Amino acid sequence: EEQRLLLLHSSSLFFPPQGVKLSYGTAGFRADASILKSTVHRVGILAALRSLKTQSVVGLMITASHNKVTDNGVKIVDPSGGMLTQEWEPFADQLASAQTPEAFLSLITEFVEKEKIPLDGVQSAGILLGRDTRPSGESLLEAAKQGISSILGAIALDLGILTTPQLHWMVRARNKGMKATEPAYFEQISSSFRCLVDLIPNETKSSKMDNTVVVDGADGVGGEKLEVLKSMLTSLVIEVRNTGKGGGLLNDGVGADYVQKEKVVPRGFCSNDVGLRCASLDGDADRLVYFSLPTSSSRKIDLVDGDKILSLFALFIKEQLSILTKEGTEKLDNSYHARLGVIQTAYANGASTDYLKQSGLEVIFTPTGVKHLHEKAAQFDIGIYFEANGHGTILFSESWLSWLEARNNELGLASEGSEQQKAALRLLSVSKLINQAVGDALSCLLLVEVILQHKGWSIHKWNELYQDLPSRQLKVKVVDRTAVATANAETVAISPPGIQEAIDAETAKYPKGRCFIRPSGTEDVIRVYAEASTQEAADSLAGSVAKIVD
Ligand code: 16G
Ligand code: ZN
Repeated sequence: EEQRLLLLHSSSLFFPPQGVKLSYGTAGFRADASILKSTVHRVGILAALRSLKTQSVVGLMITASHNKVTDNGVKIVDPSGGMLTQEWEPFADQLASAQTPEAFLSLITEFVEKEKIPLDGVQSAGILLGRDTRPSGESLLEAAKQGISSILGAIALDLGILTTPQLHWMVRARNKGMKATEPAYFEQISSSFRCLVDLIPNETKSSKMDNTVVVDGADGVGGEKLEVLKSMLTSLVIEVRNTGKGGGLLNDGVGADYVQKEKVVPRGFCSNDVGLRCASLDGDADRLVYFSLPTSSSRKIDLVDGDKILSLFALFIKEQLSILTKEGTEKLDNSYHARLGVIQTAYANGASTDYLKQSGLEVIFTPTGVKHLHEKAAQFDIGIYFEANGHGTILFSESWLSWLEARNNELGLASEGSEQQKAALRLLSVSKLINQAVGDALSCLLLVEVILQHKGWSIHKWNELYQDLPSRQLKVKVVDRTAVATANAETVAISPPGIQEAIDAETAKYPKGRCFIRPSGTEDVIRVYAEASTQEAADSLAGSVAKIVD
C-alpha cells in the first residue's frame, strides 16, 4: 500500500503531454527535450523494476546521441552492459503512453505480477545514472531520480556527465564485481593501450610514422573525456577540437554522423589540416569515423567509415590468431581454434563485404541497430561488428578468453617473448582495451591508432584496403512508415506488395547496383540506400526508388 501511494503521488507530478506517442525505438525514447520529462520519470521507474527483477545493477542514460542539441532521450542499460532486453520494450511503450496516474499504476501492478518482480520493499535495486552534455540533461536526470525513488528499496547513483559507452562499461563492471568508476575505466583502456604499444614490432617502431591524430569531439562529452585520457597515453598525440568548451553547438556541422552522411569537412577544420589523420566522435561518443582532407580547395573529405574500421580490426585479429596457431611452432596442449565472425548491416558498403570475404572471413548480416549486431557477435569466440556509421566493437567469448589466458601462461613458461606469446598478449590486451558492453569511440580510437602504428600505416594506406562503391542515402517522409516491412536483414521489402519487384527492376538497370528500403527506427521516414558503380548512378537509383516509395 505504501508503495502504491508512493507511485501514485510521484506519477501525478509528471503529466505526459497530450497527444504525443513515443516509442522505445532502436535507441530508447528520443524526442524534443521539452516533452520528455514524464517519459524519463517513467523510465526511472522501469529501470528500478528491471534491477529488482534481475537482482543486479542496471543503468539509465540520458542522451540523444548525434541528434540536435534541443533533442534528448533516455535508455536503459541491462545488467550485462548491453541494451535493455527486447522483451521489455513493449512494456516501456505502454508505460510511456499511459494517460493518467491510475492507468499508469495499474499497468505497473499487472506487469509486476506477470514478471514476478519482488516489489516488497525488502529487496534492493541499484541504478547507475549518466547523461551527456545537453543542457536539458540535468532536469531530466532529476525526473529519473524521482521516478527511481518512488520504488521502495531502489537506490540511484548519479555518475554525472559520461559517454554512453562509459555507463555501459560501468554497469557491466559493477555486475562482475569489478571496480566501476571512471578512473578505473580510464586506467583499463590506457594500460591495455600501452601494452599494445610495447608489443609493436621493432621494424615498424622505428619507421617514421606520424603519431598525431586530430579529433573532432562533436562539441559533446567525448572531447572532454578524451582530454583526460590523452594525458595517460604515451607514443600518441591527440589534438582535440570541438570540445564543447569553445561555445560550439553540439552536433552542429560537426561529429561522426555529420561527417559520415555529408562527407564534408566539419567545423573547426581547415586547409591547414590537409593530409592529417582526423577522426570524429558523435555526441555521446559511441560512434567513430576517420577522415582526411585531400586538398585545400574543396570541402570534400576522404571518409574512412565504420566498415573500414571493421576491416582494419578484422585484419589485425586474423593475423594475430594465425601467429598464435602457427603450425610447427611451440606445440603445447589442446588448441582451441577461435571462431571468428564479422557482423555487418545492409548499409555496409558492398566493397567492404567483398574485401572481408576475400580475406577469408565469415560475414553475417543483421538488421540495423546495435542490439541486433551485438547479439550476433556474441555467438562467436571473437565477434567483430560495425555499422557503417561508426558504431561497433569486438566481443570475446568467456570460454575462449580463459583458454587464451592459460595459453599465454604456458607460452610464458615455454617460450617467453616468442612471436606466439606476443600474439597471445596482443589479443588479451585488445579484449581489455575494446569495450565489451557496447561500441565505444574512445577505445576504438585507441585500437585504430595502435594498429596503424603496429603496421606502420598512414591513413591513406589504410583507406586503400579497398575502394568504396559510390552510394546515396535518401529519406522519404511518409504517413505510415510501418507500411513497409522487410526481411533478410532488411535487404528485401516484403510489404507493400509489389514494391520489391519494382525496386529490383530499377536496380537491374545499373552496373553493380544494389538498393534497399527500410522504415527508420528513430524518425518518421522510410530510408532509401543505393549503391552503384558511379556516384551519378547511385544518386539516380536512389532517386527513382524514392519516387516508388513516395
Ligand atoms: C540508432 C542505433 C544505431 C542505428 C540507428 C539507425 C543504437 C544504440 N543506435 O541510432 O545503431 O544505426 O539508430 O537509425 O542502437 P534509423 O533506424 O533511424 O535509420
Ligand atoms: Zn551515439
